[in-house]
Amino acid sequence: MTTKPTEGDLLAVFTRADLGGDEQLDLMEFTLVLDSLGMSWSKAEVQDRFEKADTNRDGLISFPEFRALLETQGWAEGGLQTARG
Ligand SMILES: [Ca+2]
Repeated sequence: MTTKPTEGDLLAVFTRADLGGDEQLDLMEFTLVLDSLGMSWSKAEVQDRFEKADTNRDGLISFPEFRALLETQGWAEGGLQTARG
């Protein structure tokens, strides 16, 4: 049985990764959040996803951008490891 993560789960992950507290993720924070989600992407892949996710091209990932990225990446497939850490 797979439990699909809720938006609240995603927001919790996003907020935890947002070390700067500015409600945006920079590339380093984005890398951390992917790690916490158990997504093992190479540095080049992360950079590529980051640039694609940053739809308004301000160099930061907002929560709507983050959520949209995960939706396009099939984020629910592997489950969300919210209990980790
Ligand atoms: Ca952005």
